[in-house]
Amino acid sequence: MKVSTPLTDGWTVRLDTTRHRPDQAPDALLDAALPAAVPGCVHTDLLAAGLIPDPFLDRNETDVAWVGRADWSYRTRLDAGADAAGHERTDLVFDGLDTVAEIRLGGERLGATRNMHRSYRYDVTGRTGGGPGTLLEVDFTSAYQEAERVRDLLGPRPNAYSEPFNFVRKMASSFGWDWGPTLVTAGIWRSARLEHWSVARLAEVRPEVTVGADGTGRVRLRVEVERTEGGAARALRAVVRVGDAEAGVELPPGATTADVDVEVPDAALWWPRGYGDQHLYACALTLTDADAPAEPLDGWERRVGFRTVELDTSADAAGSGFTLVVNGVRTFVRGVNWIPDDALITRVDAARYRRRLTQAAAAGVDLVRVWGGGVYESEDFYDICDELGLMVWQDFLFACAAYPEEEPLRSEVEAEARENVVRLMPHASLVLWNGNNENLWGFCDWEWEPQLAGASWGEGYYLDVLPRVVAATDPTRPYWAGSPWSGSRDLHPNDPAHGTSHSWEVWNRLDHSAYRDDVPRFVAEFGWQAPPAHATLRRAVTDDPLTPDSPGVLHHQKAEDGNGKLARGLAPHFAAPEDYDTWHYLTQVNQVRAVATGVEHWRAHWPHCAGVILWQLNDCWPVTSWAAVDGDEREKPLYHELGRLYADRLLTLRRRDGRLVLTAVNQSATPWSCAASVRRLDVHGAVPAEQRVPVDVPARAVADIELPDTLTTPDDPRREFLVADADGLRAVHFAVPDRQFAYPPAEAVVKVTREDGGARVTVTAHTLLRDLLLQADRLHPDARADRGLVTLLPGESAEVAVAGWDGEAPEALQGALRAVNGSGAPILFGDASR
Ligand code: BMA
Repeated sequence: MKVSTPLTDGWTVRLDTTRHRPDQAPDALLDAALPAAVPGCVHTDLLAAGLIPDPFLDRNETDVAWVGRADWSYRTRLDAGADAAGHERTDLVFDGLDTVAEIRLGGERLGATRNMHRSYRYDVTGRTGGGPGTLLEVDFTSAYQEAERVRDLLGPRPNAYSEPFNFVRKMASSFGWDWGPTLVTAGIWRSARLEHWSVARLAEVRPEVTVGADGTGRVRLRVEVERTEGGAARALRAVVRVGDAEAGVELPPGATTADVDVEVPDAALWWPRGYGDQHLYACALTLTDADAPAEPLDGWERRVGFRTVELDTSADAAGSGFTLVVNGVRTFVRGVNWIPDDALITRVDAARYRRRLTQAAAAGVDLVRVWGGGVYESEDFYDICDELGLMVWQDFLFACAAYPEEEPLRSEVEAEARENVVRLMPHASLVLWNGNNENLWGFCDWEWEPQLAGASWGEGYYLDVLPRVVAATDPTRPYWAGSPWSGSRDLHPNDPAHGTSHSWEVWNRLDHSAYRDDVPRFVAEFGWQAPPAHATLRRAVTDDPLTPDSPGVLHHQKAEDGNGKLARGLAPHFAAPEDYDTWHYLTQVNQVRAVATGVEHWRAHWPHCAGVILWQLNDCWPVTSWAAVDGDEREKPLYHELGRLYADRLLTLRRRDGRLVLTAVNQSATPWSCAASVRRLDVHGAVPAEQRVPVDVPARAVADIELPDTLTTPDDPRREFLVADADGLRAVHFAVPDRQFAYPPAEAVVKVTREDGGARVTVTAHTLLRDLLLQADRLHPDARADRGLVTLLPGESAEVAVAGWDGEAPEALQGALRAVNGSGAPILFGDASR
């Protein structure tokens, strides 16, 4: 049997000053080698050795910029003689090298690499054993060096950013983004090992999983083997088990490929969450010598799920849609965009993926889009998505720039694409391959065409290379050329009537009410910024005083004119905030309002619009951004709002053809029938008009319910608002912006009850409290609240469970509770006896 020896131990890393010596490098680095983590990266090694400050704090990012411009040498000694004994072959395998490396064993050059997104295998038979240990060296050149070399060779290309990430196959956001720091890493970022084997090994296994009309699940395993010289003449046998079903095939001497078909009658289906269970089947392949079936040579095991997935982009009267159809069910996608969860990506382990993806699932998310400026994530990510029923839309790794199509990039792109398609295709959760992020759009709208003057820019990848790779390698999955993309060169890529759209005008230039101005067929990106939780910002920035534009806070805002856009977004709704705390609260509220406006509007237009993907679920460091979960893993109010917006059933009051209607969205498989109570209320709780209206919505449908004028026409829009309640769901509608509404000063009674592991806070409203928020992190940095914004009518109560706060010093609540009444002024705590 093949034996693997992990190469995790004994590594050191040294600053290589052969080419240049960075002035800022500490002297301690000049002669010394540091212990190095494998997998890992230079930045985390330097942090562990105390040789650089934490780049996530204050403006340290700038002070450590030299690390990304330096060259680094990794070394270890191999002593693999014992494991190699009795085997014909030994391979040295790297699952990932970041990025530009030369590898030497015993002083002899094995090869060079320049692609973070590929793995590398070298035949090192007979060169690893014996003596005191053979020296293995991996020398990294700065990725800048390589990118700039290729840029000089091929000529410049337009890029939304000023960094050369489009000239090297490395995680683009390493070079900084409008939510991320510039930390250009280097290192052995995925596992390294020696593999000892004889006769033959499995070189590639590709499961094509389908379901027949009769419910029979089929797995066709396309197998490729590599043989040793001695193994060439042997007959081999490949046996596959899927659940209880088994099939085998013989590979005659010399043959290196085979297909094995396994059928599973009445296969239990894999469904996206919310549609059914996530049945997964163990799928195991064993390779043996045909004459020695009891002694495996190599094995492969994954979990597969039976499900069908189609992308319906057929033309209709309105244009052409973009609907994911899973197991025959047409879906409205409730998605989030995913970026690397840490700028130092090797710190993201399985536990962290599970926390983040579990957060997404708990918020009602059913699809995660892995964005093209990041990485093809590790197996753990997709395994967890399989288990949680989170569909995955995987971008190929191109974002926001023109990418040359010549060598030395072209063959890297092709090899990288094929390798990652093979690696990820076993996963049931993976439903779509997407060519790139915003590059087809950039060519049309960002003035690339004149700058390019005929130079290649990546179109050939998206319209030719990548679709060919997917069709040949993973023929059961749909491919879409880009996001946004309208399906044809003849249409504008971001045409809302066709395919996918990105809605960025609204955040960049307009009020969030403008989301209602069009109805794209599928909104693959849209979002609104807000600062992270206060405790997150306070941990990262020591500015005193901390203000919205103090130097550290501004450093942790990477978007062009980000704070200006936050302020412009607030202006139509609220008086300009006078202090940091009010700014912090109101900008978080406005993020919720913006996203809610978009999602409620687009969901109301199902099936014309078949999905939304929020920009963005997560952050990669502490920063003001579009994220729902911040860089310290704290949930912003938007996170909690997603739970309401992405639930199967959603209630909203909205204008349709100039009239206010109650819209009931029902994405569940069963009809929704109930009565809604709709009330016109005044600020003091009086009810000038009230009516019960029937709600009857078929399964996976939307109903608009007309409302009488008595309800929709306020006597005084500054003092009245509309509330609809049905089945525990609530929609509220204010006819005027907050700044014009005559809110009473917020007054409430607050009660704290201690309970296991935390406290329960009960807020009883004496007045209308709009968008009440308990910021748990202001009670204790480890505290977490189980809900976000809630609007209370006079007399109503809300309970907030706060984990990680023992209820000590309840007066702290005064600084942790706010409502929008009085433009976010603190709440008056009333007398419980009143
Ligand atoms: C789109 C994304 C990202 C970016 C986001 C916010 O362009 O694809 O590149 O971070 O908008 O500006």
